[in-house]
Amino acid sequence: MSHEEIIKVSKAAAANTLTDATKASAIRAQAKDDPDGFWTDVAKRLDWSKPFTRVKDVSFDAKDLHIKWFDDGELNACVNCLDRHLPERANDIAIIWESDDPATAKHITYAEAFEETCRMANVLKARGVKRGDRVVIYMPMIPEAAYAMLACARIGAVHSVVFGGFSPEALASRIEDCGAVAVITADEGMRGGKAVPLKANVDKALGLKQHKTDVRLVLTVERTNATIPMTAGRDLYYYGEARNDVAPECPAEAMNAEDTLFILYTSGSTGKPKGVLHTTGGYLTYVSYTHEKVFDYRLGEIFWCTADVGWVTGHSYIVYGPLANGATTLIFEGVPTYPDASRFWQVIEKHQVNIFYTAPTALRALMREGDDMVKKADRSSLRLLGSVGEPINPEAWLWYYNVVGDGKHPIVDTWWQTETGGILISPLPGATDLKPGSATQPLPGVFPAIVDANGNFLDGACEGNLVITDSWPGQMRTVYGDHQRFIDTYFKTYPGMYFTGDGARRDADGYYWITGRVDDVINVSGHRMGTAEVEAAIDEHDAVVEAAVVGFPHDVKGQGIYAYVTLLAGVEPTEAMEKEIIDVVRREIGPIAKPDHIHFTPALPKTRSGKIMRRILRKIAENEFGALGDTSTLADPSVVDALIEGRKNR
Ligand code: 6R9
Repeated sequence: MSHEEIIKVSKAAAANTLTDATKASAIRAQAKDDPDGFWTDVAKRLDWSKPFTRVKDVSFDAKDLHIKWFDDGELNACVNCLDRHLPERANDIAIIWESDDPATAKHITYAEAFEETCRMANVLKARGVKRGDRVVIYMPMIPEAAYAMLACARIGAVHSVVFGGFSPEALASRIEDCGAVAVITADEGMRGGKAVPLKANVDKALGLKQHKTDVRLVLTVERTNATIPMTAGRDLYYYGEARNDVAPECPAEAMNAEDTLFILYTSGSTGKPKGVLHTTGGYLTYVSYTHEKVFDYRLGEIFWCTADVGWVTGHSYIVYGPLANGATTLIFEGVPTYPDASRFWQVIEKHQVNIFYTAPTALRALMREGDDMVKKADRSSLRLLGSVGEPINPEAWLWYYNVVGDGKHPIVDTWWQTETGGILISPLPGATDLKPGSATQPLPGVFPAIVDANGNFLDGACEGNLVITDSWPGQMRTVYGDHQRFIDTYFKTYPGMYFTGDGARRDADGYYWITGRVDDVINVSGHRMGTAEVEAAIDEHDAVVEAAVVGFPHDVKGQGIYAYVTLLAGVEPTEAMEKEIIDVVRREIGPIAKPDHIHFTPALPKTRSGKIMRRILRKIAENEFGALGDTSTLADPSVVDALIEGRKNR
């Protein structure tokens, strides 16, 4: 099957979905012709303690940039995710927790999730955490991670979840940047049968002299009951010391729609990771709406998103979207390959999962393990499949469709970003014909465009840079503590438009094909890494003079990390040195940023004005020596010849 082949929506499938093609085009038309009316209707899906009268107040003009939605309304995100379901669904399952150990799972009702969240909120309050305070959450994938997020939302505190795979150094810089007063963590996490020393990492982070932190409370959830040091006055065991002493109910703060719900750090093309800030009303409206429409979610169904809550996908489609909709959301602690490569499919069988949402990198890794690993599990509960995080290659798409889905279920390839809060481009199952590898079309109320390098709109079938020309409620509002950086990063490249940083192609049917990042961000196994961040980490090694990092195509990870490193004169480029450099990156960022290749070189290719020519470094890493483009501005062309020789010998 060629990848331009269209997989038509079958009549039977369409009849069975919330949105068929006719309904979808009516919704699109309303969203375009009467955006305020459209978004007002959408926002009514939430419970507002004070209804809004204003819908949208937005300017993308860099001189007057502001983004506000529903900004005189009040609501509480936690109430919308928990309390409001209690009258009718107290005993429905809110969370299914599948532990790393396949012998352990838990079913948690909405009533239980409500009580646990209230208790955690009361513990935070009792220890002085107030509305507006920032709380860092550094947790494994356990239900308490969701309670922690919702507990913050309940009392009006701002959470910032840091992925449990980040190093103490990376954790410390995030704690410092957001000025957190508390950290919620666990004694240890469990992944693939191995313990992750989360509390010990928090201790290290808070002990680092180069970061100034104000953390007064480290709340530690007992996951493994490992013996860990506790600092008197600062550290508190959740179950052993706190949970039972507080009330099982906690009043919720009425929040303004534009009050901050969370900050989530993500990598950009330059500098330190940015604190992407999302607010309450628009974000929750948007993730609730997209969770229902994109996944065609119906009450009672089991929804499983395999992301980690440390990434935006976990925020929007494990916690906030599903719970706002009264769904049953599955939280998986483990990894796809433990105890073996059929784990995902076993979990689908065990918990009768209806909707499964994962990343292409996981699919590519599992594809290699053979179809039998999939087929030995019963997947008859499945109804819909989703993909997120990076472009999905048609080969992986077709495997997902034919093997995992037995050729029966639509795949929603969902394009979005930490900055967008929720899905922007995706098929609507039942309404959109599918093309393997294409995220298809914008959702109703989303207006993308493709522009050339000068910002001119391209029409029809074309390829260029992806921008969004108008706001949607889930859009980020600012970079925490650096509004100018928000403006400069997203609204200056193409004035009046939000620049995504992605390249895209549009075909003759108006379908979008995301081609990947056009900036210095690389996407390794669906994780965003800034090349500048990895370079800064490598530079921390005393023997390193200079480093340049680029992405290169990788069969499983999508992109791998290729680092060119120049050492001090006289230092030998040995294997031991390579290992030392990798260790520095692990220490500064974490294992996800570990370079796949270290290429020692006496010099980097530079222009006469001293700029590193990354375009050339990318081509060499890609093994494309014939297509180096214009090299006439190189200060010393012999550097390139030496690099090519070095690459060939690897
Ligand atoms: C949700 C998430 C965002 C970047 C984005 C793009 C890539 C995400 C994609 C996709 C092609 C898809 N990306 N989904 N590319 N098709 N369906 O992943 O957020 O971690 O911020 O990454 O990921 O390059 O710009 P985030």
